Amino acid sequence: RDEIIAPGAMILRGIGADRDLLAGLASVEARAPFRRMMTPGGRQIGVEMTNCGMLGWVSDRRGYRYETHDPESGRPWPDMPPCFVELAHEAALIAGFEAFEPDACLINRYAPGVKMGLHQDRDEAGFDAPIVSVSLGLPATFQFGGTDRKDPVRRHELHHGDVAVWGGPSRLAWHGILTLKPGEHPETGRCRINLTFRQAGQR
Ligand code: MD3
Ligand code: FE
Repeated sequence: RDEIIAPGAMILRGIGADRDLLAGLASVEARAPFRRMMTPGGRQIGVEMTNCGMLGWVSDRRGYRYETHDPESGRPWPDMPPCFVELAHEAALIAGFEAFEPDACLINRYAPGVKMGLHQDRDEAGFDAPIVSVSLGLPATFQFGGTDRKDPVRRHELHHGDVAVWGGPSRLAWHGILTLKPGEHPETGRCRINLTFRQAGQR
């Protein structure tokens, strides 16, 4: 069931299910609650976000960037729960990326009706390391194109526990999530959660 969907891009089906990820998430959320951020253009982002790890992704009127502290609380972002780090290591190794040491974990929460438009992830200090993403809860349709905005896009379904690794030539691919359909998942309720592990800072 695992698929190589492009050079450097691989979906590992179900390896993130049955780990204590949602307990880890609860501990992160208790210190750094989900919030809706503002784009530099002044629009609210539909996806609710929080972070854990040394660095967290933030967006406001001043732009997109990684910060060591949560701007809502003024405190450092919570540590990554050990089960998060273990899964990120395992997935990167299976996909053939050694020595993946994420310093940032952006956590996205989608309610039904929310989408993430096509974009590239370019706010990290370097693009040598892959990004590892973990899908939890309601299923979603993922769109994956090429490194050129005009490259054709393919769709892949992501289910609870699916882990994807995006490195090498796929690191700068355009990607997005179609509008989440209503539903209820036994583990998360009426939402989808995505953990994305990154090496965001200077090496
Ligand atoms: C392909 N998140 O946080 S995960 C993001 O499901 C993001 O919340 C989506 O795109 C989500 O930036 C998609 C899959 C993903 C994440 C990062 C990638 C795919 C990627 C970076 C490069 C190429
Ligand atoms: Fe992205």
